[in-house]
Amino acid sequence: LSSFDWTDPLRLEDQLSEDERMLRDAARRFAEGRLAPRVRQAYAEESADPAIFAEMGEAGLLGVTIPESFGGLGAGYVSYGLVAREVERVDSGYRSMMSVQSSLVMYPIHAYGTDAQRARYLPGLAAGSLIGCFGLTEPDAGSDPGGMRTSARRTANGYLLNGTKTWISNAPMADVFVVWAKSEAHGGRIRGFVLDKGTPGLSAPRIDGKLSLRASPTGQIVLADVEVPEDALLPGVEGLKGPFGCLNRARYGIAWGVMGAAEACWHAARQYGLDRRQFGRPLAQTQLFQKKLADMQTDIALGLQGALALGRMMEAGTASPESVSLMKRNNCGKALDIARAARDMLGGNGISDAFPVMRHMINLETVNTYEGTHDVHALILGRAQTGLQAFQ
Ligand code: TGC
Ligand code: FAD
Repeated sequence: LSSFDWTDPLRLEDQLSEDERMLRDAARRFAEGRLAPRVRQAYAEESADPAIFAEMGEAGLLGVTIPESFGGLGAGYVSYGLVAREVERVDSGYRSMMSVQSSLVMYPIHAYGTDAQRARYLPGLAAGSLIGCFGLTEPDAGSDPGGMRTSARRTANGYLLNGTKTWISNAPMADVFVVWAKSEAHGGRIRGFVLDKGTPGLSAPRIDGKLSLRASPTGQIVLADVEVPEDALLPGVEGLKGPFGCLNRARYGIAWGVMGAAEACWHAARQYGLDRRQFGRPLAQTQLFQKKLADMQTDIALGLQGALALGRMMEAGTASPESVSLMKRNNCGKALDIARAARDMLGGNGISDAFPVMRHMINLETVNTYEGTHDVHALILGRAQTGLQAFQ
């Protein structure tokens, strides 16, 4: 048998290609060099720096799976997941900024858009000179997006959009808005539209007072008689499978990302236990402390293996929405448990922003909720194994 690496018990490293490791290392350097120095102040002040998008674009971290001809990297889903893990090791809010841009804005324009839409938006989104957001959730339609009220009415030259989206990541600084609406011209089916900032009637007020994900900008999208031309419509999809096709990718990325946040908490707790002495010995020399570290190590190693297996399935075309639900739900729940345990293991210092643990813990409350709550994913898995739909 080989020697044991406590940081990588199941040798994830050996299961990655050289290209994947190189991109992972570049993402880690970027996250440590450019994101980590900013996060404490950004979180305290609830402010997000829009320059981060251009910096991420320059580092090649936006649109990892989008073909190079549109400014992406043309890499696989495991590469995308590895980037999400490195960015979220610093902060879930920064991973949100990245994954909304990549999976929820670039992906639908690439998958459902026309050549003209791809050429117009994708290079700027990949470079981060354009910032994108994705509007699905509404004040009265969260877990049940099929209940949305936002409407699109046919006009002489295009569509008239009305409605309000809420809790939209990146919205207050967005240039490009992917918005989902029920289109009367298409029998009330849900259709996607790409809107530009500055279109009359379109506004994106910021939501203040978030106690979680404070380094990521969040807002509403208000559509008050917004007139758009025919070519704002994404022609390639209709129905809920349009937004869900994007969510499958973003949820998959989250399964990797939250393991980065969990690793940051685990490593912080281990180091604290080695440094802190009580009752004449390091905290890490107590049985309770070591059991918690072992549980963290186990759940993270298994969560990463699950994310990797799912990534390989995504690349092979064998992943299902349910398998994505399983990994998003498991890894978010486990990461939140790990962050809560780590917070406790740091004692009073655990509540200080001198350590990243409480920030990760509070962020993970959001990540466990958005992109389908922990319980909604349980219902998706329950339906898949019983054939019984328990939502309504
Ligand atoms: P249901 O009857 O199950 O399906 C309706 C239609 O949609 C299709 N579909 C999917 N297609 C592809 N992938 C999936 N994952 C799909 N899930 C459903 C389905 O095949 C069907 O197609 P068709 O052609 O027959 O019409 O739909 P339902 O209305 O019963 O929905 C139930 C439920 C709970 C599964 C679903 O609504 C759900 O997942 N709710 C959670 C909502 C959610 O995830 N919202 C996310 C908003 S975006 C966000 O949070 C971004 S945060 C980003 C960040 O900052 O990182
Ligand atoms: P609800 O749907 O009202 O759920 C409340 C509670 O009820 C949850 O515990 C849920 O699990 C439970 N519940 C709901 N239905 C059932 C049921 N049938 N059976 C049992 N329990 C149920 N949305 C976007 O479109 N784009 C974004 O970029 C985006 N970014 C976000 C950023 C942040 C910081 C946050 C907080 C949210 C964001 N969201 C975004 C919205 C997010 O996806 C929703 O908050 C999420 O889907 C849950 O919807 P809701 O908040 O309306 O909660």
